[in-house]
Amino acid sequence: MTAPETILMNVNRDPYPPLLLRHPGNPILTRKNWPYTINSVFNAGATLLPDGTTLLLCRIEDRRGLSHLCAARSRNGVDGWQIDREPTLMPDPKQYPEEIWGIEDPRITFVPELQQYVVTYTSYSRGGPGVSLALTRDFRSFERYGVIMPPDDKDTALLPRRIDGYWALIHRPMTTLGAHMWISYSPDLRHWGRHRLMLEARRGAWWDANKIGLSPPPIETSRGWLVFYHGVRQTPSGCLYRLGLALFDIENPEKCLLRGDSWIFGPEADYERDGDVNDVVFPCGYTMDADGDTMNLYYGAADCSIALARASVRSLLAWLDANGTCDRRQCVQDL
Ligand code: BMA
Repeated sequence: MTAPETILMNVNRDPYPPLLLRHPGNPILTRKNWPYTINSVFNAGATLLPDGTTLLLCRIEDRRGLSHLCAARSRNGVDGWQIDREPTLMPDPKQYPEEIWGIEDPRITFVPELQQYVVTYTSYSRGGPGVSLALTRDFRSFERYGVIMPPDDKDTALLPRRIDGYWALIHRPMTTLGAHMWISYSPDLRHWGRHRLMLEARRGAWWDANKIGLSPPPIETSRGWLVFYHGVRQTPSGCLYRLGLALFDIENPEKCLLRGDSWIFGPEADYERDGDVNDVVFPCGYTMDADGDTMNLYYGAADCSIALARASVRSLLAWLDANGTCDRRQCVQDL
């Protein structure tokens, strides 16, 4: 990838430097890689296993249109994927009726206190999309906690440690005033309260007007929680999904420190522009290299495949320093 120093220099000269670099092997996973017949593979949660293996928990849409989750493992996070021969986590509508129309868009957080991975995902119920949570140690067996946020809510991830003694969950409930990012707290991962608005969608012509949502889980840095979020622009020919960047206080994650005005990554490559849903880049997970700076962002492309882009956390923070503002309007009163 481009040396971080080069990107850092560009950040100060150019407000639109290439912060995320697409892997030349993209898309890295498509339905052709799958050991069973599927319609599409996209929007994968990601984590590094203790032996350094990259695990992607992929959203698979079957040929009924319903989604389940399937794990793919690779030594280098790029190729040589070992894909589970059968679905890893299927919807279980008998015990969890909220999963009747499938489970989608997982985010993975390793929680040191629990020594387990917490997976949050969309459960597609008769009442619309809600948020479900499950725990796992190995991505083979899962302990489901069921639905933790009722519909209409999605785009969720747990922070990896408690904040002031409480677990913190970022999510995106829909209200009549729009789709904004909220944060809620829990003593036990089951009961959630102290709901606070975290980041609001802008209005009018902005790229992130009316509808935003968390993308992968926040990245803990010495400067704060670095958050990729997606903005959905409604256009006469469909929606455009792009990515923006914001930074939140480490001990008070509902406090936005910096937010970029422009998007930093959007659909440009053919595999992002053309697919089942055109013009979508949708990351749900990342892994961090041993240098502690290079991140591998795994994103769904056009709801059809999984692609990889790399970025330097230092460059992302430098870009926010050069281009971000902390103009958090009085949105709580607005809502
Ligand atoms: C969002 C989610 C994503 C999907 C995107 C584009 O609302 O459903 O899973 O990638 O729409 O279709």
